[in-house]
Amino acid sequence: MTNDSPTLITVAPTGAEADKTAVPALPVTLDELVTTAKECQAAGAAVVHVHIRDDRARPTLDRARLADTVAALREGTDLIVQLSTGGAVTDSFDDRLAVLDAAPDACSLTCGTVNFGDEVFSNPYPFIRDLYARTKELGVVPEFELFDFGHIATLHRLLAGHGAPHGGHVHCDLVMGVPGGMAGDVATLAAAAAALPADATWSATGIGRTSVPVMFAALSAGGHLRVGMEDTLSFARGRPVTGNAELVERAATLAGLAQRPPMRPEQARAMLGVRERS
Ligand code: KMH
Ligand code: ZN
Repeated sequence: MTNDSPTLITVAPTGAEADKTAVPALPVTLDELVTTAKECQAAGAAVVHVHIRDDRARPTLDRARLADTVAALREGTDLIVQLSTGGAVTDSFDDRLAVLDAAPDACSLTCGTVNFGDEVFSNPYPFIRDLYARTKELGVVPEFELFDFGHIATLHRLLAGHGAPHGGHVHCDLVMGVPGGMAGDVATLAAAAAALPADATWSATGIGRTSVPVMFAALSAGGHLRVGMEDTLSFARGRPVTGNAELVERAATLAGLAQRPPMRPEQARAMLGVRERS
């Protein structure tokens, strides 16, 4: 891994956990999502990691709504559209598999079960294997979400048993600082990055107060960045985030200071092996 590459910035604007009534700036309607995605692209994002909400702002994996969301984000932005297959902890495996039928450019693919605060985010190996097979059938590029070191072992097992992903390139996201997952600190990030498959690229996401230290560590170690209101609702101690764009702006500023300015969407497509849109 070199540490002079431009920086891929992924924005995760919504997530499945935050409550719109408590966080009014959270984008939950399609209009809000497309507006925030446009702002984030202008600020330096190249990928949008998408969770959607229903008319009451509750997380949903409604298939028609997912397809409309992919279409609207493609229409309104150049961003790589990455749908979450993680959904909410209450979603069924069948619904999570069916996310791919909305034909996104990319999807998240979590490589193991993890305690998730007081909940359990369940990803047994047979589900991981089925989801991976479906990404290959449908030509969707997976991003391997790794919440803990066992997930890295499972990623190695998956690749050894089932070959390279669609697009031929392995890109991972180290999700750090989840209560139940790996810590969001420099030593953990360095150890996790060193354990990834050779030639993999990786981003890091620090949840909550680990967001900023994880960004500095990832930039120094040659990694890429994921930020957004899925992961961080406080910009600084006692100061709520006002919108996703300010999180992307901060990430882009740090990337520039690290002499690794933000990657444009077409550069990100080339790196990740995401097909050009027709
Ligand atoms: N909402 C979490 C339970 C993903 O998007 O793939 C799972 C999650 C991971 O957010
Ligand atoms: Zn997510």
